[in-house]
Amino acid sequence: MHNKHSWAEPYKIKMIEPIVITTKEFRQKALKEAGYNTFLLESKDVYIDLLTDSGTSAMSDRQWAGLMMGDEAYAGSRNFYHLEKTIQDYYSYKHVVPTHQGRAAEHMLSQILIKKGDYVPGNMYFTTTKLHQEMAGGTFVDIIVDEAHDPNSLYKFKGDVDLNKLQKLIDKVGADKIPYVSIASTVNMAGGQPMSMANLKALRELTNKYGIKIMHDMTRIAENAFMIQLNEEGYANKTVAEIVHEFNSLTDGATMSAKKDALVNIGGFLAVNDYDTFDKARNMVVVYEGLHTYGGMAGRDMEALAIGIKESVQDDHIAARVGQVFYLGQKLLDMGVPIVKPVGTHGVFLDAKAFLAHVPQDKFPAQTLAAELYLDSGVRAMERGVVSAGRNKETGEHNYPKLELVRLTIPRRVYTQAHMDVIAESVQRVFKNRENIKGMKMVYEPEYLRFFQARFEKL
Ligand code: PM9
Repeated sequence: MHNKHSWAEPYKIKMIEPIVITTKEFRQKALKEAGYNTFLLESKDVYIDLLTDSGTSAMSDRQWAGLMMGDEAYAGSRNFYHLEKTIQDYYSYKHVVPTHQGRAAEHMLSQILIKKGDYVPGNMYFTTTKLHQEMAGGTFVDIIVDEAHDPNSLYKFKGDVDLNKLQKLIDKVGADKIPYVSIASTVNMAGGQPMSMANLKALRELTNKYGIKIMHDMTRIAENAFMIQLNEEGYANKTVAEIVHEFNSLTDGATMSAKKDALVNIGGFLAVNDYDTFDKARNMVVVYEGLHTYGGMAGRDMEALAIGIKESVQDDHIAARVGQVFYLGQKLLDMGVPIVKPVGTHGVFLDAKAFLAHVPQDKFPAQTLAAELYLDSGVRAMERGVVSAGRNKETGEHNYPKLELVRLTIPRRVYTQAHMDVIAESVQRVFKNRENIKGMKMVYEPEYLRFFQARFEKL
């Protein structure tokens, strides 16, 4: 149903936020001051902000009304119980510990379940997830299907786990060294690629055999469910809400950055079925975040989140959200711009290795391309390549990922189709001028998650 006729947003606009178009000279200066890192630009200097879909969504009138229902009691806020019930009903998990955002939940989960010397297999790394696994003494092992590392593979479920890779790891290190398999629904670093239900079922079967848990990074679960509805046999007549529930119930627990799928500007949680893990997390959250009935969130924010979760799994919402991303992706494909295929669900990922084929990876092609795009039009994107991949913890060398990408991330319910056209035209202009673009060198490198604050100079 989704691709066969035009779709439109299932809402109308009630309030607007002005944005400013700057001159090229202005952007040149702003970019230099930001060390050619789009994370370090001031948002007032950005025209169309595609840095991230994290916390950048527009809330509905229902959510804004929900803010007024905030119960800011220190303990036992009614909004917590609404949120807890919503997570139980919609996401299937039994026990809930709120956190201020996703990485706080990753921190707790990693500290509770990972012992020094453990291995944590997963369907590709994510920056914060992997860092917390390493800080807890674990080693991340990539067990995603090979197709995920190939931007041109048209495989529909590039988020799938390669069960042979997992079996090999179990045979090599032993199941007792694997506290859990870490899976993400729609794999961010692979280009927003979904995992199939069939693959998750097979993974469940294999992990059950060895008593290994499955922990789910459910940051973009509704988008994954939409892709299952669209492309997986047997799911065309199920609702996204039903698919979300089924997917989650095949896992043992989840970390959530509610700033994405769930349509709020801040928030997250850890949710698990097993009481022992919950009990430890509930104790740990009071050290790092706040009492277990708010975990760093205001009552009003928990209310907006409970409402956002319900809105996020509505079929017409998610069809329009992903439909807009597909629209931009198709436009770029028609222009001959190299992007990750199939088009992902939360953004379009430019293949910087192919786009700037003359710039070697140690000269940061994706970082360079993101800077050039801002310079051209004030569109802000995010590097997802060698800078994001950091250094090997043993050798100290750069990790060189196969995918060297620039993410054009689309916030939910924020920009129009006309914005998508302007973005595509800017990418096309930069593409036409690509031969004149040189790489960059890194002149400042922070120790952790360097992509956020690193600084560069043009070669
Ligand atoms: N993702 C993103 O832009 C925020 C900045 S980059 C660290 O894509 C997944 C799959 C994410 C994610 C954040 C987090 C961390 C966990 N898993 O940002 O701490 O995409 O809420 O969530 C970003 P928090």
